[in-house]
Amino acid sequence: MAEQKKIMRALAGETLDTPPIWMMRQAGRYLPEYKATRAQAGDFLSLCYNPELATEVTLQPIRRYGFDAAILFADILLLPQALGADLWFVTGEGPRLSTVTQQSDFAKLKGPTDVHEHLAPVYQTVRNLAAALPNETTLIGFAGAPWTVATYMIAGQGTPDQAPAHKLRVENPATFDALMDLITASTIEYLAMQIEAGAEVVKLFDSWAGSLKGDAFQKYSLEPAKKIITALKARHPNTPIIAFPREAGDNYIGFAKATGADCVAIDNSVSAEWAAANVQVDGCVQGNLASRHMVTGGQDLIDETRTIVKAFSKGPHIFNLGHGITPDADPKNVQLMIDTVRKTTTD
Ligand code: 1CP
Repeated sequence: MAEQKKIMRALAGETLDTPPIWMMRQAGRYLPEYKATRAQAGDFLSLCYNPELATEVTLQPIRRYGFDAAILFADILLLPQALGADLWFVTGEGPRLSTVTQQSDFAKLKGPTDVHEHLAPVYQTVRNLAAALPNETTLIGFAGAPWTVATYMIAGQGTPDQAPAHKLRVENPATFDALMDLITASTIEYLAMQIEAGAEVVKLFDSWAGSLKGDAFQKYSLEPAKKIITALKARHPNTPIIAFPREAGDNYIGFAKATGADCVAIDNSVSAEWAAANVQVDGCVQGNLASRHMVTGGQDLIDETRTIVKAFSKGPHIFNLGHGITPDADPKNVQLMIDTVRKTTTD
């Protein structure tokens, strides 16, 4: 039998001498080859729905850097679009969607299994990638977590404090809960189909989990994650799942046990030492270098990378950033991070 891939070994709970590494938003605007393919596609959504070009941009960072994992090129907002929301991107600003602020908006949305027809090109990209990737590279599929997806569907765009979603959950809990249940059920269908198409791992991005506190965190971040993970494990027991309740703070503690996740991704608002003592005690963790090091580089990058590798060295760890790489990053700094993790720097 071929030796197991490093990412799969870490996700199974193995402590490796050198952690495997990949990077959130590794296919993106900091890479000239990405910008060229994106220009060829026309706009961002056309790139997401073009299996040939989406496969190409997913492979670009693997060719350039040899990351241990490739993440499907798509977006968390394709699912709301598959549910019937209008979606477009405004250059220089970000996504815009038709809003769900009352029961009559919710009533227009489709059902959980209706999403597959719209998402068929994404499944084709997954199949292409499963066939094209090197043997040692793990293919990660993904979706947004229900709370994070709901924040965009309710506000119709990204918001600094997710206020419109908080307002709906407090003032109209019946509509809010119905929307959360629909996103939860359709996310299960979407991720199950990605797994059937060849994704070896799936990741749930709850990018705005940090704005949920106390009972609201339990109800709208932890519980939906648990429902999705439980349903996926029933259908695909051998597919590991990474959960990313970004900026959860103390709520990172026990999250893997409570939800059944195989790995918890940690943002850089907490230290690696804290996360090792409080989260890695339960199993694999992923993270957590601040993205700004990909802009600033130098000895500071080397020192912080080593601190993180060392802090997590006594348990299963996948090296990553604490959030996505930004368009102003220097591709040379990505190489420096990888070389430092893989101990190939000499100083
Ligand atoms: O101009 C461009 O080329 C578009 C920039 C871009 C890219 C490269 C967007 C718009 N999405 C993506 C791809 C993407 N999005 C991936 C691909 C795989 C990879 O990591 O390489 C993934 C996993 C996502 C996930 C995603 N989209 C999240 C969760 C992760 C996170 O960063 O917190 C979120 C919140 C989105 C929404 C979104 N899509 C794009 C933007 C600019 C945003 C954020 C909008 C906002 O909040 O204002």
